[in-house]
Amino acid sequence: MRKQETSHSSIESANINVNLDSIPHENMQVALDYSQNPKGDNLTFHTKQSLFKKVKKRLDKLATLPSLREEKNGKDLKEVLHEKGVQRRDFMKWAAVVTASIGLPATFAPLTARAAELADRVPIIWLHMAECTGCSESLLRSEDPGIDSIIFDYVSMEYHETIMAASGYQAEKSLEDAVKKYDGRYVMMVEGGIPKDTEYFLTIGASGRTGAEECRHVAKHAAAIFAIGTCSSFGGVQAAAPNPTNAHPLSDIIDKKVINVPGCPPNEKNIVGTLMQHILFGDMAIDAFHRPKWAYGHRIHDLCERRGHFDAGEFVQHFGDENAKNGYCLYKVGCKGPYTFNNCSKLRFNSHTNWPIGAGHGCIGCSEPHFWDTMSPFEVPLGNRYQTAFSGAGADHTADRVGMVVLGATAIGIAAHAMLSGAIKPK
Ligand code: FSX
Ligand code: SF4
Ligand code: F3S
Repeated sequence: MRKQETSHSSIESANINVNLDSIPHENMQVALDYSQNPKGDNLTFHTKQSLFKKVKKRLDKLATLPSLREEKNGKDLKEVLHEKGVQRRDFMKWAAVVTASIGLPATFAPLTARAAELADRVPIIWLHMAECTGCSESLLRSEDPGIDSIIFDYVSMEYHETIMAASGYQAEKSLEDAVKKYDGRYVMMVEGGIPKDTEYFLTIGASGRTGAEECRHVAKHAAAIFAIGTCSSFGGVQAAAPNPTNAHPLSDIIDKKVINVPGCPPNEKNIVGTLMQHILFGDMAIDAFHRPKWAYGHRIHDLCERRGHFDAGEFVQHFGDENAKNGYCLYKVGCKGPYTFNNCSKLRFNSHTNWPIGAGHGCIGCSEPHFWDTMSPFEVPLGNRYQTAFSGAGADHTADRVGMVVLGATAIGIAAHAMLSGAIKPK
């Protein structure tokens, strides 16, 4: 009985009885198709009304599934938030922010709130490959957990080696049980790079299955697959030259679609937001590197709080100089913001406290493919080495609509600008 009561209150509390007539009929461009090509073709066009109805129907269907937390005598999201001292108002504010971040009109916020409440219907299997566990840590170890962390705690994590009690054969059995029980329904999240061909470099668990074997097996039965962090998305530090274990991204190991959520580590909001997109739509718009466009659609440089100083030719020349104290642009001490696509300046880290550039170090390009090799040395400007670093085809493709020529010119422009302004303002 408790199950029905709670499900009902969840639906009520999300209050999605929005008057459809209040939603404009105009078309909105919503790219929900994994298969869309990098140029943004094959977009699915919906009116806002039809999209709202479609999502509502999807959530109604999800609501009929049993709450996996309640099966384990857990609490519903309302209770969990209440326990953590989060007011309903703050939760709805969070839903409004996520709704705006993923590019939906404000009228969709109640749907986002409801999607969060129904997140406990979506089983998640999280696999660890070769990595530092920073991605998990960024979500789980927050001293003052934000709503994203709370929601991540609330989802039905059916398998996650860092937080589960089981080990050895018992752990392998729980993975197998979860794969069978939620066949075709779970979201597979993978953290870490994976040795390819040289699979023996990474064996996991009591029976010594290789990481690649485990990924292939779990992927076969997954409803959606997310590569969490730059290691799983692009190989990461393991794949940096000389890549002794022949580490590869998840997408090179399995033959199903992978959504990449890079960053070393990725922002918790990008992980939770991508999950929300999946729950709302079952699909999402991605860029050429399979990153969700809502999170990785803009350059760090374009959203940076120090951009005014870049434009004014005001640069930090050395760490600790007067210009550093004045918060000037970090380009000359190696900032790779002009070549990096992420939303860190907007979302920030540690409960929105700060982000790398805010703290006084340049962006090292941690959400870009092969950034350990292409963006280093990290405290030296990339300048016109851009073309060689990306072999003429790289970060420009991620912006989809920013052509190679334009970005190539930007890189050269940046170098020229930096030199010129350095001459004008040596200190
Ligand atoms: Fe670490 Fe995750 Fe970097 Fe990699 O994050 S933070 S090395 S992206 O796989 O644990
Ligand atoms: Fe910001 Fe870096 Fe661009 Fe300077 S170069 S404006 S610090 S992103
Ligand atoms: Fe990474 Fe640069 Fe953001 S280093 S965390 S993408 S500012």
